[in-house]
Amino acid sequence: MSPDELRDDQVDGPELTARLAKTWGTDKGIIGALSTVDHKVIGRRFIATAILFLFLGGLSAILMRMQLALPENRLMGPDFYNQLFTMHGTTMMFLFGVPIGEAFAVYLVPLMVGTRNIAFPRLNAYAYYVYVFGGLLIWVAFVLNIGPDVGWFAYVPLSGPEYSPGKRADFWAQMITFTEVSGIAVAISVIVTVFKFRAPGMTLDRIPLFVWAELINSFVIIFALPAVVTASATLMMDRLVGTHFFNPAEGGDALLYQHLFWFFGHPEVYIIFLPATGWVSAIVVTFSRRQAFGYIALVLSLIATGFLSFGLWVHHMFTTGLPQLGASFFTASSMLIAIPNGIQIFCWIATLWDGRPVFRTPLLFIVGFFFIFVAGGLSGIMLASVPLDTQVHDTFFVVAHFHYVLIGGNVFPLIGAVYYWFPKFTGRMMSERLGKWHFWLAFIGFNATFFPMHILGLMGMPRRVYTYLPEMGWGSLNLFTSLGAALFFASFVLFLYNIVSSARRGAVAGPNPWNAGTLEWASASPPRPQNFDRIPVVTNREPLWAHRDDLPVVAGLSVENREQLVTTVTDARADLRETTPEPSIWPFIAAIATAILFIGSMFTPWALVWGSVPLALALMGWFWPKPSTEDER
Ligand code: HEM
Ligand SMILES: [Cu+2]
Repeated sequence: MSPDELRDDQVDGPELTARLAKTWGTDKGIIGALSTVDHKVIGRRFIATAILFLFLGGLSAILMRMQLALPENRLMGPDFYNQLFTMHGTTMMFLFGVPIGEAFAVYLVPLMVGTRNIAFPRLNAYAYYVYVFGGLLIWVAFVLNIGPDVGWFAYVPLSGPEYSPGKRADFWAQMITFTEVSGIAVAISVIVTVFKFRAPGMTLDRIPLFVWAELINSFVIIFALPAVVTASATLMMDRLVGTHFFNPAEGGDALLYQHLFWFFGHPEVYIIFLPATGWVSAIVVTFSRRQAFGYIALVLSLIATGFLSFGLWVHHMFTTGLPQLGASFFTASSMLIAIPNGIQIFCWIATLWDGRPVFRTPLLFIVGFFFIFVAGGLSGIMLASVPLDTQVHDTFFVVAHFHYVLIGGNVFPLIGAVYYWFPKFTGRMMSERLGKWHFWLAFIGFNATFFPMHILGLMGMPRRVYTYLPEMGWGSLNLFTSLGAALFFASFVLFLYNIVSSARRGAVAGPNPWNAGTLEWASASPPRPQNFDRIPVVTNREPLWAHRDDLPVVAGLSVENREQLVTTVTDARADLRETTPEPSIWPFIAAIATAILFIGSMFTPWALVWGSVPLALALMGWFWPKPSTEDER
């Protein structure tokens, strides 16, 4: 930095705000919109896109429930039903479940740790575009009737070249790889942001619990997702160039696929759950008006959950004829995971117990989460025992269980999180009255949909069947379930209405409408491009409760350059100033080039060769050094 450059201790007030907003802002117009590297703009798009996929996944679920409402229903045939449950599972797990947690991290983590942008902002933009392209392609393929129909797990040999000719399974394999690339990229950005860009004074034991949750989640992502990329890439090779990774007749191993898939697939459940624990912690703390009970225990539980989640994958394979000892080991470790989950739940309840909880809509959805998630955990413990699992394997009991865990453990906290952070995202409050209606509709609708499925499963109704005979006696419970699903879906329509109308007409929020303690509420609502006019200094776990109006700040950063403060990993001492990248169109172009490479390689292995040319060109543009201001002088 040259000595005559303007720094933030030389200007103040509205002038400082305006100048910083200019430095960190994004150009208008379509090119500007596609070039932006602002984590808030990308985070907002990310959240909206993931919620759009939640709706698409929900729509496919409603179609399935319409088909299953009556025995021997003729609404659709088995082929279309196969596509529906594949699209539903794939969309919910890959296009909603993983991205929604990362989307919130992209928006919130930089604000919560008190910095101006995410680490690697261009990589972050690239990750978003890759995700959108992958998600759209799989849905376009579905609409064109070339979409996948092999389940969200795409087991071989069903998904192999022999039983799945055509391109359906290839779409699945390629688009999965796509979204995983995106997931890993975001995880890297989040980890570096948390380790190196925390506000001075935010030592490890002052990091907000939501940020801890996203940090651990990012590590799980980095270790789990490569396994599924390996699975889908080798599946692709078996299909396209005649390798035999999974073909036992030629020395391959079909079970290898299941091991690779579930080595990712079980941690996946925690990739969906961990960010939700962050939402729960933030909301519980704010609405009980006290610090988290057992902060250290909560953090250690998160870390333990991250580790243990890798030791459980085989419980998805109990019926594949594994050695007895192995099965016992995985039964034990599956039950072990209940311990850190239990500790977290006790800490949250203790926080509420000891505080003065205010039951606004965000907290209501967290209470709903407690009930549903605990119920799902109980049926999970039942499933972790090999004898019971052997009985109800692949019945609706399993479908009931994992919807209790996934919807209880992710969707309810997510809705709470949207109500909670909506004022930060938009500057306006959501309607409390509609929120309460929404909660009761969702809670009753959810239980009416999924509770009867336990009974159907115990009565022997298998999953992934498109219809059943009237003699089985499953008709009335199925009808009840389908009506419940309609009610549950209606609650989401109400939610959408609340979002749209409140974004326009809701009460103006101000920076900190809930009187919360963490740093994102120190910024304006919605935050300005620079997040904060001056970087805060943290002396407490809830800085805004400790310093109501006089949050201490550091000064000395450049006003005209995109300078960020880098701090040390453990005790967050100010270390150096670093200039972060400017907006650029190249990440967008690189994402298009990546899409061309991946789509091409569904048809010819040569796409890996010619497809790398546009990608290389895009990367050159992306990393082309910009002459620094000092060189210009
Ligand atoms: C609107 C609420 C929802 C309803 C009514 C619903 C309903 C269903 C139904 C009927 C099935 C297929 C059962 C079968 O024939 O085997 C299913 C499967 C599945 N659902 Fe949902 N679901 C909902 C939300 C979700 C959410 C939020 C997630 C994940 C975050 C999810 C994940 C899955 C998965 C992974 C499968 C397995 C698909 C497969 O077997 O390939 N669902 N769901
Ligand atoms: Cu599992």
